[in-house]
Amino acid sequence: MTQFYAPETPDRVKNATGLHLITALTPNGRKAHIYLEELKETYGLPFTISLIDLDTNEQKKPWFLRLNPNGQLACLLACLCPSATPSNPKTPHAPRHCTACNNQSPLTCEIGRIPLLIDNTTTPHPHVVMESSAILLYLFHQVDHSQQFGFADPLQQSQLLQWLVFWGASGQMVQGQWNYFRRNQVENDHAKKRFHDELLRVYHVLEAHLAGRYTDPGLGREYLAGQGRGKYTLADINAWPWVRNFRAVGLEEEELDRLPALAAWVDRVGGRAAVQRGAFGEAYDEGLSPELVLRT
Ligand SMILES: N[C@@H](CCC(=O)N[C@@H](CS)C(=O)NCC(=O)O)C(=O)O
Repeated sequence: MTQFYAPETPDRVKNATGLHLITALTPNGRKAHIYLEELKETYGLPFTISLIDLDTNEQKKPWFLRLNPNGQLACLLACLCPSATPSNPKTPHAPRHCTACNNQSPLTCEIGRIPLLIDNTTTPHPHVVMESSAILLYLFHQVDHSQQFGFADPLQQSQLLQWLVFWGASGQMVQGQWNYFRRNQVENDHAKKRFHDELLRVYHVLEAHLAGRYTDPGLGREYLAGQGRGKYTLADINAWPWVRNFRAVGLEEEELDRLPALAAWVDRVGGRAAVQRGAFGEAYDEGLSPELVLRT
């Protein structure tokens, strides 16, 4: 393993066996915690975790970026301006300067993100999975052999994937951007309106689906994917850690009042014991479990 890991990779990560999750108590981290907790309850799955205190920027250190290809790929895309060029053309992965938007400060490659799953059971070296939704799918294929949280039926599994991708592509980015503009008091009314309206639109897509507005008025569904009223699956696990906060993201009362099926779904999913453990468990809280926090 010494070749696979960097010399400064923490021993807790290097010496882990089986499934090891590097995480923090954030919406994307919580997706992985919840599914691992469900799998532990259902199959007795063993796993270990390490926590990252995002304020320390441990996730931006080379040992972490080495495990997370997101760091390298995003490095190439660091500046969205078409005329952004690497400081040194011979090292395209180096920090880029953008002359078009007059941004002279180096745009660094240091953008490691959690969660990150390491499967130490694979050969010839551990298999690393970035992206929270990809972590859920990896666990589904590797561990959830009786498809407790998905489907054997390809059509229902296709429905699950649609809602998983819908939230990943249309939901979490928009909610993240809306949170950014709202929390940081950015003076950009156009951006704020854009993200507010788009987030509300996405919530209404979920609302219409759960309420059965266009398919089964008056009946509706309990979960996002599956026949009839649906079944609790990865699609719910993927969206819930973000949507659970919908009442606290700064929407108006009358906007919230128009989301009753979404509210019921948030409460329904939140009522599961594994969801509570994954979302709020002591083991995932860096303040309550400081021995699990990685610091190099
Ligand atoms: N698309 C990625 C996003 C991961 C992400 O944004 N992670 C956040 C926490 S939820 C993070 O690591 N933030 C720290 C940073 O940007 O330095 C996923 O779904 O896993």
